[in-house]
Amino acid sequence: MSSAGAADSGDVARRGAGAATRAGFVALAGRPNVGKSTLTNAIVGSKVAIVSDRPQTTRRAIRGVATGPDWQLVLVDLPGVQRPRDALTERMASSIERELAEADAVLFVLNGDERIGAGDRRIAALLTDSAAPVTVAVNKVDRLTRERQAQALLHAAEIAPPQAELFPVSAKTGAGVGALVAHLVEQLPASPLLYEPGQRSDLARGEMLAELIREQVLRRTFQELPHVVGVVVEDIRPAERNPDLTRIDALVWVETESQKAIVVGHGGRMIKTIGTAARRELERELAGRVYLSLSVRVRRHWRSDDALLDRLGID
Ligand SMILES: Nc1nc2c(ncn2[C@@H]2O[C@H](COP(=O)(O)OP(=O)(O)OP(=O)(O)O)[C@@H](O)[C@H]2O)c(=O)[nH]1
Ligand SMILES: [Mg+2]
Repeated sequence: MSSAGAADSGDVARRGAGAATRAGFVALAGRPNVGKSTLTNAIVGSKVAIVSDRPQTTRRAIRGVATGPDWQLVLVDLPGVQRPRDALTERMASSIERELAEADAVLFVLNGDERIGAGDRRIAALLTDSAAPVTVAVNKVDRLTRERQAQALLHAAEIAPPQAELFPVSAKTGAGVGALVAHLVEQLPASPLLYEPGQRSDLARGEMLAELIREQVLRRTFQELPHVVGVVVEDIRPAERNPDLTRIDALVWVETESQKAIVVGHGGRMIKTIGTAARRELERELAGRVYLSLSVRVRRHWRSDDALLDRLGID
């Protein structure tokens, strides 16, 4: 189990001693775009994972931490399950398998607004062997009438592992999320807390900022870009002339000149819009003013470049 960012163990043992706390890792499995990251954010109560309407927004497992009076849920927000095509998607697939095998519980997320498809069935098959208890969330019920919600639950029950309980939820409105959380907490082992109660995610600051920039690139560019954009934050420091301002230098990696042209836009307009939106997100995250310098770079086949994948934190 990754202990990145975990609290000092002596400290945790003291806090857990005497009090009967429950804590553990809940891995979220599901097709791309069903709302795993939105649900993670809803349970944590703040934005720890980026969200977009493009499939394959999440690229690496992110741990989001929700702490209650006597429990701690560590949500492992996983990339949507897909067939591997290159070194990037191969790493994603093997990381999903690893996380599912290590989790204390699994939350299988379905999109209630879409028919059950081959992708959902593949994941259901993967989960039949799961040693950890599986819970099913049928998401996006804010889009459904009562009748369609009942139908979605029936269809979900057909593919869910036999013991799994089903919860209709809306990650967007928060409907049903409380009941789901209460159930997930019951699935956790008795354990001292795993993270400091104030900690919300396992991402280092630079990684979180890079994700927020990538989110704005995905939201503003169309075409096939989700798969080909990588963002690395190179430097974070107080601006030389104004220490109240944080200067952030980031690189946006794409694979071809034509993708670069899309991200840069006509006369640099697109990169400017992305930069302005990303700066606002960074300022919210850092609670202070930010100067953001974004450069777009081309590296052919970066998705097969192990050194760059390592720098992007994709393992
Ligand atoms: N109406 C509605 N939309 C939702 C809900 N949950 C998520 N969405 C939308 O669905 C889209 C995908 O959400 P994500 O949270 O990025 O989905 P994901 O499963 O993490 O996707 P990948 O990271 O690509 O696997 C976004 O446009 C969300 O705003 C919901 O409960 N209701
Ligand atoms: Mg996601």
